[in-house]
Amino acid sequence: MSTIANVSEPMTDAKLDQLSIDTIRTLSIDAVQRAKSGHPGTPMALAPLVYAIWNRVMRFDPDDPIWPNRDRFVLSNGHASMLLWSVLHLTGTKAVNADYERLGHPSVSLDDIRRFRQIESKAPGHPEYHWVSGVETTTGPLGQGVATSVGMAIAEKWLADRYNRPGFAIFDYDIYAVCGDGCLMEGVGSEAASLAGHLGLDNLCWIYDNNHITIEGSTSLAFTEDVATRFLGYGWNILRVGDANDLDRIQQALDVFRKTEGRPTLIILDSHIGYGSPNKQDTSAAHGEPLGDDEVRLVKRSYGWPEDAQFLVPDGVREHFAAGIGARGAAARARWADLLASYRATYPELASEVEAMQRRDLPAGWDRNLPVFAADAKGIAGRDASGKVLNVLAQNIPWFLGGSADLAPSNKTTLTYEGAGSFQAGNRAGKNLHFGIREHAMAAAINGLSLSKLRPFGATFFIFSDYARPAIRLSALMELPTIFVFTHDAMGDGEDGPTHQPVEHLASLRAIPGLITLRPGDANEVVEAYRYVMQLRHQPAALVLSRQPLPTLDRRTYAPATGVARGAYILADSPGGSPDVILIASGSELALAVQAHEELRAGGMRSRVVSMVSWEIFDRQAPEYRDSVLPPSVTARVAVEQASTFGWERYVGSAGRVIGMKTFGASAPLKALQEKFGFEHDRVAAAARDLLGKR
Ligand SMILES: Cc1ncc(C[n+]2csc(CCOP(=O)(O)OP(=O)(O)O)c2C)c(N)n1
Ligand SMILES: [Mg+2]
Repeated sequence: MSTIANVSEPMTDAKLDQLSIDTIRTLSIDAVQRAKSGHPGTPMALAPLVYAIWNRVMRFDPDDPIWPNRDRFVLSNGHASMLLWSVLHLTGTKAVNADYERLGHPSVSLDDIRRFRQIESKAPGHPEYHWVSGVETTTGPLGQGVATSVGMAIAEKWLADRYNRPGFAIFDYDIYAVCGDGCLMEGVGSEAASLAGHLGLDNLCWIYDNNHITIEGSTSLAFTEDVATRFLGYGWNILRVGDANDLDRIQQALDVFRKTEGRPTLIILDSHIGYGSPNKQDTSAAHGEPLGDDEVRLVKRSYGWPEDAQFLVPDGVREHFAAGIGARGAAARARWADLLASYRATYPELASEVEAMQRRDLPAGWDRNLPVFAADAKGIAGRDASGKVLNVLAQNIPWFLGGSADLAPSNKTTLTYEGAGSFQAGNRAGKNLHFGIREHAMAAAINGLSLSKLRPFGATFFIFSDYARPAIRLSALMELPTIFVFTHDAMGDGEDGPTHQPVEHLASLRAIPGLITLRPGDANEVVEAYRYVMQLRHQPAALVLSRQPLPTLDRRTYAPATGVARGAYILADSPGGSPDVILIASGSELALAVQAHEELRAGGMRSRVVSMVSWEIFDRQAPEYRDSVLPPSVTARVAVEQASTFGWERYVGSAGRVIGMKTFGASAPLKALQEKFGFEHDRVAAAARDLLGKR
């Protein structure tokens, strides 16, 4: 227990350590109390851990929280966010903006902490990457942080392999992730731990807050496995610290992690939630509600803290952080800057790659040799066109890489060119990532790669986007340019049946704010979809691609596929424009709409085909453009898409028709399914004639 500020005896380092730890604790307690909401217990318990990592171990420069070779800190138990707000504040971490410019003012001010969980405060309820500088990833959905940390660790290994040269350790950082029982109970945590063990990621350290408490009470209710044995099985190095207040033992364990080679480290830390609270320690009551005024006093008394002081940062605490992480981080960054300067002289091209990546710039010539597909009635599958594009992009962009959750041969995502290689413990240069059948961990991991400024993609069948959805959502919330490649977009894998046929998936992805969903209708639209997606810096994209061949449209007859960049475009029109009916289609149904259009035209009807590749991109076009594609005066509209009809009303209006799915699919050959569910060109044409009253 500490004695408080302004005492006459000189402060020893040990006293300053304790004072700093108790400052983190009391700031957390006071913030939760003031907000009347939040989670005080875990910050009270883990303050020594977070103090040890930040002030004694981490190489992180508060003056430049985006310095590329910094150690990463992930708070996977995001409900304990006050830990992060406290250290970001006490270390004086500076803010940066979305253009990666340093702004000079603090990332988290004391005033932000006073306004914890209030609108506009930089101390929100959970760590938010896009909102607060110094947050390495958004956490809150338990398990996401640890899974994302695995992607960060993959990224560091890949970066070190590509850019380090003898005498030039440009990348040699570590990743620390703090997690609780929840993160280890969640499946995504297990998927990620298994993958990290397989890959031998020795730059990764998870610290498990083993407090035996979750919301419902003791872990004896639902979590009695032997975590150490489980992680041993995964191939991790397991360390145990029996007392969360023992700074030296914590530091020793972190030192052992740093010396461990060939496997990730799990430090099991036995702690007491609500440490120091006479009535709430070791109970779930300390987890997620304010302690109450009386208990706050008792706690502060037990810490030797002035009972009435609030949001107190005693003299010497900020200076103690400045002398610790501040000095260590500044020196490390300065050394690195010198190193990079001489590296630039010797390896100018590699240095400029490192710099371009940090700004999320693409290298010159990134889109050279993108394929152009000749008209072909038989055509090519979306997934095959995608595979060709991915192989070009990966050769043009050194830091473009990715993989599948065991479906690469089906997703056509394998990078097959000479030297692409597979990323493994024994080959850190590989650009093919093998996530195994772990869609959720894959999606979180590629977010981790994006956060590390690489340009990653992850692939699976569209139906299993459900298994990745929480991490897809977070990519959008974090404003990361992560790329999700989903093939087998609808009923194209017919015989596999309704378990494999997406229905509601397009609607559900379109409902995620910020995510761009694209469903290209032929091979050239696939190319243009990638061209658009690659230029995004702050938005994730989901590419939804067909399994079966789609005719490659003759672009001399139809409008060029560059229209994809506007989301939707007029592919075919009635002579001179002014259509009476508009057929709108995406993906595999585009060819149907074109056929229906030709049929209507032959029958003397004035129809238009709009290729609707992406709602999100179209919706952000100027109203004049949108009205030129879908003139408000033309109310006879038919949309056709092999997916839930949900939401299409916005484009067809109340007078229009949607040919889509209202039920699950069925197991049958594609042709039979198309017939059963109405995806045939004459049915599309019939709907149009019907709307025009011309049966
Ligand atoms: C995926 C997910 N499910 C449920 C929750 C709600 N939740 C927040 S904290 C918590 C209990 C977490 O227990 P533990 O990880 O042991 O944290 P501690 O209370 O020990 O800090 C739950 C269920 C969540 N945030 N994320
Ligand atoms: Mg717990």
